[in-house]
Amino acid sequence: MSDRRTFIQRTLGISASLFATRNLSSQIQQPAKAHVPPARNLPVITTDIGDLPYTMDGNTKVFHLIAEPVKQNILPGKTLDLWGFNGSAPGPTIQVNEGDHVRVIFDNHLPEPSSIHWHGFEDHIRYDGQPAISQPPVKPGGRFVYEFDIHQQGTYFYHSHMAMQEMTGMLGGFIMHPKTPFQPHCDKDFLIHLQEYAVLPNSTVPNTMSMEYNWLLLNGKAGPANTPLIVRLGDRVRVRFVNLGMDHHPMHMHGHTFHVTSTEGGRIPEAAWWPGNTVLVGVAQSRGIEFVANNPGDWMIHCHLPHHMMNQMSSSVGKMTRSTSGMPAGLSMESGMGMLTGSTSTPLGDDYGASLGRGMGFGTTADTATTNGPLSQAKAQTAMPDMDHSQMGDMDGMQSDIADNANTIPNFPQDAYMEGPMMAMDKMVDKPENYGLATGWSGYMMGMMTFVRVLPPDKYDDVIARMKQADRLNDPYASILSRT
Ligand SMILES: [Cu+2]
Repeated sequence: MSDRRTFIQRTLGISASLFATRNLSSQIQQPAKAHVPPARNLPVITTDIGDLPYTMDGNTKVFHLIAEPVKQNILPGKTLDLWGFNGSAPGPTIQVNEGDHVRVIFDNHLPEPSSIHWHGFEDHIRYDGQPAISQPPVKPGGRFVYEFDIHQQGTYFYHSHMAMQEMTGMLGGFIMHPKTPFQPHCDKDFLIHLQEYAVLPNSTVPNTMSMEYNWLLLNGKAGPANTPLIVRLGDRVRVRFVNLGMDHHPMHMHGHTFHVTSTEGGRIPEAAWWPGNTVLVGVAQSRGIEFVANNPGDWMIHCHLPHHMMNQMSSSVGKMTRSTSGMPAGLSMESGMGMLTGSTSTPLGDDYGASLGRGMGFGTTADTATTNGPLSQAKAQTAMPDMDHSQMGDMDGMQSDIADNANTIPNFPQDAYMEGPMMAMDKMVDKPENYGLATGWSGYMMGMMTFVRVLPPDKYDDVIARMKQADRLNDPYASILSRT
């Protein structure tokens, strides 16, 4: 009886999975000149971040992970003081193979204790990184050595297990390549960290207690400063989104239907993959998507929360939009530390009342030609002396883009100054990966927005040649450049 039931279950199970496989492959359009290379593991590319190198000690892969304060340039003219690893926040990606024995020597160069949690690892509790529970916190100047026998596969992470340290950049990716490569073969494999910071005007440190985020980053950079994903038309592409932040991010891709093929728990069996063009990446989760890049063009990949598609998104903005000296520091709690009372120069003062995003006025009427219009070039020069205005778009010209009766229309302005030529900085973010994008593209690319550039062979070869020629140190794309 039980044998018969088992037999039926097996039979049904097999036919169900055959059916699912057939169904799925009919949904995925294979490129015309489809070839089916044997699946093999390829290095994962973490754009704008790169990998942590290792040395061998016998059969052990040894990584040296250093927690330290870092200066992270997130956009031309905007550098944040963060805590990260080995010079960047997020820290570099660690890549190992299933079956590897791995040692991570962790040095704490921070001014306070820390410990590293290995998110999703099924390993000995003494290496789990729970401070004071599974290990003593690592004091400033201290060291702790973690050892792992890698028996899992997929997208994992490492991060400080001190919550606020995590929120100031102390996280990184940990890729475990499978012993048997995932099917079908992917030609490109990317990792993208999703992060958000709340940075007050004129400050360089994130306010880790705030949940009003105004800087939204992909791999440590805001659009348009982040680097697009470069793929050849017909490539099968995998993107692994990792979210170690405070907010959730519905990541949307244009022009293609993808399948969700992995979570932070590893590979999803093919019969259970689900199609979509948006995948919600919740906090502490990873979502891996795969698609055949069969539609040529520069397609956006972005978080679809509108506030996450902007830079300096804040209702109490400072220097970015106003000709003031910025927020005064050192005032008392009674006066709201300078934020609530007073007049000029106080972000929430009467004449500079909360405005941006609330339609109540943009600076004072003395600052702007129209109540809510963009600053004139001259005013912008005064307000933002650090920016290279010669490379910005025609701000004065923007006035002509606005209807004469704009100020009589409720809701104006919405995007009239948040996006547009004024924000364009094509030259400031120029790099080989951006070669050939439409002029002015960067004025409309902010926050958690980037491209997957699906390039026909000639354009792909052209961009790759320029990337090679750039000969950059620790190029995150090195693994692709060396095999093309
Ligand atoms: Cu988001």
